[in-house]
Amino acid sequence: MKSLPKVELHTHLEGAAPPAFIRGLAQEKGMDISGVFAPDGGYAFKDFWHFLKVYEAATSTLTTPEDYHRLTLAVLEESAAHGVIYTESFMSPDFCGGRDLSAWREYLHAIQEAAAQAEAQMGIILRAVVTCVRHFGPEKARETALCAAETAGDFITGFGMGGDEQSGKQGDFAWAFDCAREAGLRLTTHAGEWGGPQSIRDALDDLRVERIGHGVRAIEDDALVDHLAEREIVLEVCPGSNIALGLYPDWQDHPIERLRERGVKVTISTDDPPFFHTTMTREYDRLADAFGWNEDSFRDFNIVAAHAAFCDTETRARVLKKLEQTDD
Ligand code: MCF
Ligand code: ZN
Repeated sequence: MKSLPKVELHTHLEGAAPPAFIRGLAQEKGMDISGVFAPDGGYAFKDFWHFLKVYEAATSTLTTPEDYHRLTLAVLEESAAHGVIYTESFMSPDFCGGRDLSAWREYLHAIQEAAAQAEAQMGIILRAVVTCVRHFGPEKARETALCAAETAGDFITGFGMGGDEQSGKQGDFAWAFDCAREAGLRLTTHAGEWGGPQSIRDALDDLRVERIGHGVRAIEDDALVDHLAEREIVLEVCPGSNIALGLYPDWQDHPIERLRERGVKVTISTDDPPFFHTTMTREYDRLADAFGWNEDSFRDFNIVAAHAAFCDTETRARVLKKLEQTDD
């Protein structure tokens, strides 16, 4: 499974940081973030809300564009090692320059430079989905959306929202999503993870997104499952993340197979791989064990993901061509 070409639509840039990388940065800067790590050296958190805090504490070590340059290279190198040929990453002006536009441009320049280097060396393509953080509130989301709108283009192709789904309503962020849409950005939001089916309905109705991050709790509402299938809404499913955070007890219990059977377009991603002790290879291996999926099944998921990718048609064609080459 490791060498199978893969398309990944849902990762968070800082959430993909290897723990050793973050520990190294903290040491270089004399920062004490020991609470972030478990005795085995991995990240330590006890539940979803604690995970959000640990994420932010780990991210506090990333303070310069140069740090993000190194981070982006490290992350893309790891993804490419697991066969990822195209990846979309959530990144945020909240963490890159505190929503100041000129600072954000500097971070972005560094990230984009690293992405170009990784593409030249390893063939992996990165696109960015600027992301507001829900529990930071709608006001900050507006500023984040303005940064996104100002920098929308070939690299920044999407806008989204992550964070605590139980904080406020999707609709509270409509201004930010409208602003991003007007700038030509394509839209996704985390929904139906720690919020139930209504959160997914709100995302579709109030934010008018075309993809949903997670979305797995649609399974609790038959009419919604049919609606997602009919409208061909793509779910960015991250099974290992859902299991690690305790949403489902085990791989067999995960609804991805039931959603697929009912015609919902599902894709497979890692979310924050080192936090959840996962990789794209591990996701595929566990799904193959749980549901008997084989390389052909995974290729179908990757083709769905390529069609749902927030990229231009030329990039999509390149990605699809690589996926098709797996026959020989
Ligand atoms: O998908 C997981 C779990 N659900 C919700 N949010 C997040 C996940 N991983 C990161 N996030 C959020 C978190 O609030 O996204 C932000 C983090 O601060 C980063 S976006 C560049
Ligand atoms: Zn996520």
